[in-house]
Amino acid sequence: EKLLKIILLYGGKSAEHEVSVLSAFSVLQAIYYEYYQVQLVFISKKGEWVKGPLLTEKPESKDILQLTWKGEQASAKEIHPSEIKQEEAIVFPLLHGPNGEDGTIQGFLETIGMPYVGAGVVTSACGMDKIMTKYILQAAGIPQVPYVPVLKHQWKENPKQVFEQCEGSMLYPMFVKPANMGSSVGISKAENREELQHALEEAYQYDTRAVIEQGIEAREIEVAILGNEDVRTTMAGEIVKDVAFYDYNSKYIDNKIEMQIPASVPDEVQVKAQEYAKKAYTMLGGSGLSRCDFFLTSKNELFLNELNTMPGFTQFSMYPSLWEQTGLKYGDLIEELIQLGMNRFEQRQALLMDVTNE
Ligand code: G1L
Repeated sequence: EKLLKIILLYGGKSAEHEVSVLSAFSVLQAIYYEYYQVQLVFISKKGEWVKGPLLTEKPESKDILQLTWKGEQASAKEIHPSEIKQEEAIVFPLLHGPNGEDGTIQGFLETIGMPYVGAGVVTSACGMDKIMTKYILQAAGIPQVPYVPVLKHQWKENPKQVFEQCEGSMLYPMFVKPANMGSSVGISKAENREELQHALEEAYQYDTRAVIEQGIEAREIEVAILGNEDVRTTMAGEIVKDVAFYDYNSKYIDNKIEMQIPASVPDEVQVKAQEYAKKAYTMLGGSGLSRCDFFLTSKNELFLNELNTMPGFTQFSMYPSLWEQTGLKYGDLIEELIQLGMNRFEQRQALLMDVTNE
């Protein structure tokens, strides 16, 4: 019997390179090798694509993931991205696109005609873009914190107008974020005009588009979403913060943040969060998976913060943990995601998009 090949694509040029490698190792430990073989394809921090070994059983150590084709590793060689194209295979992309522009990897995979796990082009691109997400949530009538989107050239041309627009619609503290970043990089808090100016300058180091958000005193709760047309959600989990604002390392690398599952919130809040999560996912054209993050105030007001199509994915990350607590274990979750990716590919192939289907 022929085994389906999973092409595990990991590493990458983004700030999340290390999280990606950790998640890739976690996935490799849990894949059902009775049904699959796993082809490793590593993207170095410089953006080189390196084809590694074909695994038929779980690897002992993470060392196997640090691929280099210069020297010892005989099984590793540099390839052109298009060389990952093959039949009877599905790509599992555990990474962001180069330069943090998301949806690029998905677009590339569509172009070469490979099925892949996770969200499609539009959802990946919009979900990881803070301004796009806000516009879509606004159209859907889903509550979110007040915000002002500001392009770099608007800011350069007329900073005074930006200050006035922000101060006219929000109160300090405000948070300034680059639009196109999936992590805490380039984000800062502003208590006054001077800090707002510095925060914007900082954000524009990472993107030409930024968003300024109303800072609020709130807890953070998250819901996991899984499915294509038939969408399932989990109970809510809470990110228990010990500090008001934490850096990239403590958030993603050291795993210092504590989770509480289920979150201790009233039932109505839980139900609302699930309803908003599903609606946002559907409006964004979600398929595969997403993690939906909310702010919850002491008055039990919910604000949708982001829809993350590429959540942390080690066995202990929030997304897999939420499913584990809902009765779907990590290996089965991976299995479901592969099936969903295959189903979406077959559905898209059946669409009348190109002349060969006419
Ligand atoms: F393929 C999935 F399942 F859709 C998928 C893709 C990417 C799940 C999780 C992620 N996450 C990431 O790529 C990461 C940037 C958080 C590194 Cl693990």
